[in-house]
Amino acid sequence: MKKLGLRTKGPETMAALAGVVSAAVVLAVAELIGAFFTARATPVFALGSTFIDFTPSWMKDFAIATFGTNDKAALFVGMGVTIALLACVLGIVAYKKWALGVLGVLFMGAVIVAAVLTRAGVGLADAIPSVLGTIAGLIALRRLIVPLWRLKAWPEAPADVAADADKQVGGAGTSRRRFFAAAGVTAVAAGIAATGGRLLGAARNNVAQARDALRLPTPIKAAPPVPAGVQSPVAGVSSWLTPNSEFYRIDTALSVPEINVNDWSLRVHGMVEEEVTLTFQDLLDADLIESHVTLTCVSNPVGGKLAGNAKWLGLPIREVLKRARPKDGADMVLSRSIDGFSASTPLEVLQDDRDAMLAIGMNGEPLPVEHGYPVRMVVPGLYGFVSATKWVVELEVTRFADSKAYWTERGWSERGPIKTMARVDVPASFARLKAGKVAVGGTAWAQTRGITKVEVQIDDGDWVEATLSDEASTITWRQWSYEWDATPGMHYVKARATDATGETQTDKRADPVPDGASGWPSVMVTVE
Ligand SMILES: Nc1nc2c(c(=O)[nH]1)N[C@H]1C(S)=C(S)[C@@H](COP(=O)(O)O)O[C@H]1N2
Ligand SMILES: [Mo]
Repeated sequence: MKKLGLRTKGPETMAALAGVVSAAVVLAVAELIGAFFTARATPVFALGSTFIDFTPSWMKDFAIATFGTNDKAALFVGMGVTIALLACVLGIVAYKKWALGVLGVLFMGAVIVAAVLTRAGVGLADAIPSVLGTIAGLIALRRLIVPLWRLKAWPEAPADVAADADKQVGGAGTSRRRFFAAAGVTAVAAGIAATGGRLLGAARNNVAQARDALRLPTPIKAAPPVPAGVQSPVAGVSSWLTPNSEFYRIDTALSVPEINVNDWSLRVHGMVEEEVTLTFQDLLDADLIESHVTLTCVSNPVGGKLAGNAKWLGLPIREVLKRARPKDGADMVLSRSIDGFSASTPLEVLQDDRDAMLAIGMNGEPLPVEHGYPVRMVVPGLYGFVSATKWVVELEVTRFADSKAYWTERGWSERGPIKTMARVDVPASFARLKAGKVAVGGTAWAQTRGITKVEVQIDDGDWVEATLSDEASTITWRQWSYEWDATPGMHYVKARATDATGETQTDKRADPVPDGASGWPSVMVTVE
């Protein structure tokens, strides 16, 4: 550092470092102890989740548009930087005025505890990791700041330290060395504690193993056979059936809820004649059906990838509602997840023949943990934010006038029928192509209505009908292809879909907020 001509070892800089190391101690100790508590109760996840809950919808929109499904990684980086900056400030404050520093640390501890305790599904005891972490952080801070006071007899240093400083032999050099040794040892210890906490947490949770061991029952009604020609012949168009590993993931969960099937139950209550509670075994024993359904996220921008098509295995929600018998006047079911997400779905949509289901299987496997294991909702025709509750544990039969869902409270619509949408997968945006025959292809969706036409437009030319691939059903997407005779130059390839009601996708551009993006997808390419 000296070579660079930087004076980085002044007491203030060292105090800032002490703050950062102490903050690491807070988080690491809480992580280690937190391994024995609810997964969502560690400070990092609680703070992050609380932040997400308070995120205004424009910011959620921005995060998804900018970082896509990396939005969570971006959040962690942002949180890390914020915490480090705060810790620097607190370190310097503690050095200059210890009591004030302590107050600051206690305040931060209180914020963390508040974030933990306001998570869904946590109890008072879940505050213990954060409380112990804060105490450990304070001890670390004290141990690091004392050598700094000894560097020079700081006038505000506590009397015992000042007196001690006078007696010091070896002087500033020893204190500085002591400080860096202590900081290094503490940082390494924090790293070990945090890693140990993560490993312990993973070892204690056997949900992944339980999922692997789970045998899915055979449905009484198999999915209707898929016609041979559902896949667009154009290479590079997304696979008609989306593999689980490639299925988009969108949720507010920073740490995925880990639910043991033996602990899972679904409570159906509210405006019903009879409260019903279902266990996982009840589901395994029930008459399950299988069906291909394309899920779509309301946050998907025009041309975006937040849609996927899978074969779901589950119990029609209709059957559960039949047992509960909704009362007159009810028009909505508010489904809740174990982690506090909720979705408002029109009651009649869950009762009609579109086979909305409580799904336990996805493409022949138990639901992947991040897609809602052990049970989620799958409702054809509605965006996920008003229907596709993962880790679902509660169905409250109610009225739109009486209850609001998670995203509705944050500025999104209370209902979310999926808008008709075409997507151009090939060619890719900014592709450089050779003049002549160019294969164009993509997918289109209008769940529950079905796609009857896709048209392609080059620049401002005429709209020309594309060739539709086979339709599996009206609740799955439908692929298309088109052969374009490309001439040299820069071109725009646009597409639009028409659904079975005869309505053509609007060219009116709308943002995802509040009820889904609209407009024609457009891909710019250069032909050589
Ligand atoms: N528990 C829970 N379920 C949820 C969400 C959530 O944040 N939490 N997000 C919903 C949204 S917005 C969508 S688009 C779908 C996405 O489902 P997927 O991640 O399996 O693709 O899940 C829905 N179910
Ligand atoms: Mo979504």
